[in-house]
Amino acid sequence: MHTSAKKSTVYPVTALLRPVQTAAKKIRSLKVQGARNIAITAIRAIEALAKETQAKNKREFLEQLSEAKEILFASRETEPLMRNAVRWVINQVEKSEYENIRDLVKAISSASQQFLRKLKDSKEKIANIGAKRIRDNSVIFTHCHSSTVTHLLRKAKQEGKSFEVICTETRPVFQGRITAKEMLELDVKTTLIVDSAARFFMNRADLVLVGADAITSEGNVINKIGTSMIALVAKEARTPFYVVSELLKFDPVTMYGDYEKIEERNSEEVWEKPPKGLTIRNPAFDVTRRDFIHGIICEEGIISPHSITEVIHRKYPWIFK
Ligand code: RUB
Repeated sequence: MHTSAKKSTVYPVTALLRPVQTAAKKIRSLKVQGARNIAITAIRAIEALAKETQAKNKREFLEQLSEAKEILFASRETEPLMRNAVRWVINQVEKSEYENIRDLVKAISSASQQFLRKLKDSKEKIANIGAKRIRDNSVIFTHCHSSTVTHLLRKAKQEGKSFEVICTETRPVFQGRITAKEMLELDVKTTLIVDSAARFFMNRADLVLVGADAITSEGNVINKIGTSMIALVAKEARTPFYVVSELLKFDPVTMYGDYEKIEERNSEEVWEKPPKGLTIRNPAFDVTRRDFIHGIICEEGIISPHSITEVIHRKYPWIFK
């Protein structure tokens, strides 16, 4: 349970929705973490539901998909990549002329596969572009665990670059340990530090690379709690700070005035058995203002955060519909 006051809707547990609920549970409990993995898990759950559907007509099928969508969206609120992905996949069925369930299921499967391929392609493109920014014998500072960042570093390593990584442990649930393990597997010299040692070590770093959960229309980036503090420290130390992100982490609602919601997680992650009367706050993410970001390394290249809406309009116009 989250400490936030909002009550989640209770959905009927039908066998059909079980894979979706299992996926949502994995996402909520961080068994699956990181925006990209969350989106992949959600797409696969939608595909699994479609394959099991007993819907009698298109309307019924769309209702089931919509119910699945609500469950997935409620699993973590700061995840526009998941929302964009699920919306896009379901939209392929909504707009298709098929009425026959078998054809509609096929449409979901092919849309899901198409989206997953797209995610994989852009991950490769981002790694190819970003790896060029890793200089030989440099020190890279990172925070939390971003599969997009670690893939970029893997690519740099494969290209024969030699570099070191400093990663924060990332309180309260230590995703930095996942990063550290992955780096060690790559045979990269890795130093793990407590989050509060970021300023102490920033002078040693040549480059900061962090992932993103959401990008707003103003070009601000939402990522793991503590990211904005690292950006501040990087600015003070004049260390370039780059965000490594899929463009589809752009949240269209921010274009129309809404703020990106910041998920607040269970206080037990911070202190399991705290003394009575203590207030514990546990926001999962924070906002790094665009002025602190040298560039967003995305599938279209390294772009300025200021140009994000223009790039999205050109590349993914459907996102605004
Ligand atoms: C993970 C996190 C990651 C982004 C990007 O937070 O903040 O930096 O999600 O990850 P959590 P990726 O562990 O709470 O999900 O690049 O893999 O999409």
